[in-house]
Amino acid sequence: MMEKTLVIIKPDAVKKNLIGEIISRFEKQGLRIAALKKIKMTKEQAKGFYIVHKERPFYESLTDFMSEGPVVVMVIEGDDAIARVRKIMGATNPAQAEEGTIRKDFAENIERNAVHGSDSPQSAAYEIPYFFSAIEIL
Ligand code: IDP
Repeated sequence: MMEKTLVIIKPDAVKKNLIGEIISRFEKQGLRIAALKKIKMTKEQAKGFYIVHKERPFYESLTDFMSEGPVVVMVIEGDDAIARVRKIMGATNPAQAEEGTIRKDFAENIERNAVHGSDSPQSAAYEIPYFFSAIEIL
């Protein structure tokens, strides 16, 4: 099934000049970049993006991290894109991520873990319009 998913290259990875490396891992697997921009979220914007985690103990720290510097936000499209992107990213905790995944190779720890990818069609339906209007998605 053709799907769209929201991917973020997080501040830790942007700071380390990994934008091109990370995008190429998705493109090499045949996924297509449908929209892309570099932004810096405010703390409030990061809190809104991660609102589903508002009761979690790491919510404050996570939203500080996500607003500490620029990020690259993208819409990635492809057959089964949501699951494929998450497989290419690897497990949330890099200590548990498989060899060859983005998080295994580049994440610093469970929080500063280089990338975000929507975890379901419902999440993608909230996350894509959080950053992109319809005319920006090609
Ligand atoms: P996911 O990004 O792999 O879908 P989620 O459980 O949805 O993982 O968590 C969202 C983000 O919150 C993670 O990518 C990571 O940056 C951060 N996070 C998750 N669990 C922890 C934790 O136990 N401590 C600190 N940060 C965490």
